[in-house]
Amino acid sequence: MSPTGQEQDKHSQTSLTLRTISFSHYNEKARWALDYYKVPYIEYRSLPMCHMISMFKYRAKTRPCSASSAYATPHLTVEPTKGSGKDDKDKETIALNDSSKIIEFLSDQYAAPANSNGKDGRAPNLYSNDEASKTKIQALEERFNTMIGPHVRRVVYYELLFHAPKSVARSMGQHDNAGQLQSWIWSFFLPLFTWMLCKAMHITEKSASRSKDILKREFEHISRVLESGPPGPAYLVGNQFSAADLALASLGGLVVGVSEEDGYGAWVPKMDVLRPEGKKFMEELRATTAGQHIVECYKLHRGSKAPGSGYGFNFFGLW
Ligand SMILES: N[C@@H](CCC(=O)N[C@@H](CS)C(=O)NCC(=O)O)C(=O)O
Repeated sequence: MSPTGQEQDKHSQTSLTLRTISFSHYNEKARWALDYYKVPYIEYRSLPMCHMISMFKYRAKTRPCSASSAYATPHLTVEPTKGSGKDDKDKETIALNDSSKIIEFLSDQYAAPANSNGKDGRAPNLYSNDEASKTKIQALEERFNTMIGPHVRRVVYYELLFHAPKSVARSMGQHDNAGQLQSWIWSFFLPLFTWMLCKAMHITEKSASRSKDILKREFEHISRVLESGPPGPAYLVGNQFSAADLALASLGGLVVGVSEEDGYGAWVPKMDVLRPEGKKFMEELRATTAGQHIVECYKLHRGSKAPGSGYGFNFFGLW
């Protein structure tokens, strides 16, 4: 599929910068949407805690949601490129610091128009062109944002920080997940960062066990929704891949063992490094219809980084 002249024009008039905590699943959600619409962007990657330095200049005036701080990622900036048109000065820089807002913005700007039947080479709208479907998609996305995202994060951090060898947590700061200086800081301060992350996200044995129960129930519910649909390839709403499937797959991917090899946009440890209980929990989720749907979405729809994209670094390429 080659982008149309109109699409190329839109791409060349703006420059997009995504600021992320590279291995975070909310960031994977925004990154996937950019890749899906084949919008070129530069990704500036951070590691947890180091992100406060990276995001200081871009911090929000108010917290985007109760589960994140003013320094939350993903953060997308859309800037008009210099000389992109005579009304250059009228164009403002847009800053979005929430994965759902980012997908909605990208869908408004870059999705194929209704009734184009894919002829103009653009990807179909992740929110559908039908209002009733859009409402259903957004309701599911919101449910996954609150019922899957925070619990996956807690369970994954719990397994990696409490039960995996320290070398595993250290390795999350390597493999190009951020610049070299951040990698050193992450490794050196890991015990302090572990304590801070556990405090901030209330990670304890009890809370992790509760999160596991919630995830099991959510996966059962989603499996029932998928199983009750019409025969043929199952999607959550209608018969095509939507923001609901993208949200489920990106937010739930880590807890069913999706890795960079499956298309996840950053390096994450494989399921095999976990203790047997952790691995068994993830394998059970992966075996459900919802788990298999996540794996299928990665296979069929994740694709690779949008052409023309790259990585950005600060501080002499070290940050
Ligand atoms: N509702 C937000 C949640 C984003 C979120 O929780 N981001 C986490 C990464 S997993 C973060 O950056 N946390 C760091 C912080 O809040 O300072 C979204 O969908 O974008």
